[in-house]
Amino acid sequence: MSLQTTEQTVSPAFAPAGGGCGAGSCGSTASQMNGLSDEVRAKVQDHPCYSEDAHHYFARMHAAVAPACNIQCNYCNRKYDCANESRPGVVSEVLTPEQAVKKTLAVAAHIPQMSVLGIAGPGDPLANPQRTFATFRQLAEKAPDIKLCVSTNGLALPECVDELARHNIEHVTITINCVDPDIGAKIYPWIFWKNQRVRGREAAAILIEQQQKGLEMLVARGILVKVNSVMIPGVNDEHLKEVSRIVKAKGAFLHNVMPLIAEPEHGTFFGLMGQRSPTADELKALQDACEGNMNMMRHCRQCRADAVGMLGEDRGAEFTMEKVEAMEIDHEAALARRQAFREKANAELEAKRARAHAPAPTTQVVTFHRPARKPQGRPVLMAVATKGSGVVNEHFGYAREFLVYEATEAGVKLIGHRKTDKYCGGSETCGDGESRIDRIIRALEGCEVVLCSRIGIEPWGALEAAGICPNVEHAMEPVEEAVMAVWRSLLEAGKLGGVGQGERRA
Ligand code: CLF
Ligand code: SF4
Repeated sequence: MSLQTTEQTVSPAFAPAGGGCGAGSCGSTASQMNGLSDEVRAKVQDHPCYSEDAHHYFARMHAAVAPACNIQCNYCNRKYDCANESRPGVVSEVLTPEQAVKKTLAVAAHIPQMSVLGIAGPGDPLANPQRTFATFRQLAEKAPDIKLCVSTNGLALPECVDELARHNIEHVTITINCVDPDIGAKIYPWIFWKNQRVRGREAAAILIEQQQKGLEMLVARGILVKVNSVMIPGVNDEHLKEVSRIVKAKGAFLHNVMPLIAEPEHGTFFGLMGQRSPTADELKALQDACEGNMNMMRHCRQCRADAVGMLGEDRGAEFTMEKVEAMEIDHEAALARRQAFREKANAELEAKRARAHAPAPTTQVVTFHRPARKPQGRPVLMAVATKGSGVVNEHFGYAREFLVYEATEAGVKLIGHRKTDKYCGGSETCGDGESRIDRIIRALEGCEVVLCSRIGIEPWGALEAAGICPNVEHAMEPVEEAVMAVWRSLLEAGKLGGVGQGERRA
């Protein structure tokens, strides 16, 4: 039997004993930016959806200027937001392009993190081309620093690609749920095509052809394409691996597999038929399976078609048209604030990426020979309370959502988020008899640690009793580094299958 020779760089402080993460964090956040050309990097570095680490810093808003749709999806009820890019919830106001521009400028004046304006509904933006392009045209003139983004079902995409390119749109999302018309027929009952309603398999075949053609045309023009797919258990879940493979081969930049939302009260076909949504585990397993093929988006919040603010927060109520009309805005000062914020945030992000790839500060090179070994420790899911800037900075009691990270010897990876009710404030129960802490514990299922800046004694005890260990030791530290540090301490304590007490150390 031959022995494999390894040369390793090990730190006296912590020796991963076989490669792995060293002192910095790693995982999808940093690796996603690796290998990008300067041109692509410039397009994604401050886009909260196209860059995972940018979503800790930058905000987007959606202008709800597109009420009509040219297809029917079985997960959509037009009374609610477009499920392409939104969670169900009535759009507060459908705006004219002029109103949308006013609102965007108002939001950009009050939220310096704002970097992207997206049009994502409540219907399909490209089924409302005049309204959509009038909005883009005016915004490109009045706020050229704001990136423009659009999300579409793809049916009208090929005929709009030139216009999108003319408006300098750098980011387009296509919702592609299938590449097989037989599966498509279970998702789309009809499309409106060349002034006629087309149904069943024929409808799905036309939609698929248009989506694929639109994807190829966008890629040929250098426009970044994100593909969204709704995971519908028993309908397209297995098939989405094939979708991932094909869209990657055609040049899509990112794939975002989202869980079906099908509550009966939303009145959608799937909701009324009892079609279930995937579990968090099922979603993760599919995302992991697709990841072999391409970059996966894990931080999508399925936001409303009129969402405002950082991903995961909704500040729409601060910017109703009534309030916007009454605002007095100094646009030049607002632009200067945005530019100053961007410079600072991009500098922080660059520093974070550099740290993630730098060798440990006290590193020394030790060369030795030994057999190849199995990875140490098992994966651990950890929930993190953060309110932005990529650090552990939220009080447990104020968190409305937790980011969930998977830590392994190889690094830290964001795998999703879990929404909850705030622990603090309001009545102790949530209206259905379940206490707030019980609901949070249920939302955190599978997580073994929760990192936050502070936490009260009562929730601490309840979490511990449920097998979730609260941790405030890493308050204000970068999230990935904090998660990695906790994982290492668990490993050192022999709680992860053990680093092996006799393991070689430098
Ligand atoms: Fe909006 Fe979509 Fe542009 Fe983002 S959302 S149009 S790409 S600016 Fe983002 Fe929201 Fe997920 Fe969409 S988190 S639903 S992926
Ligand atoms: Fe609804 Fe969007 Fe589907 Fe149209 S494309 S039916 S608006 S989910």
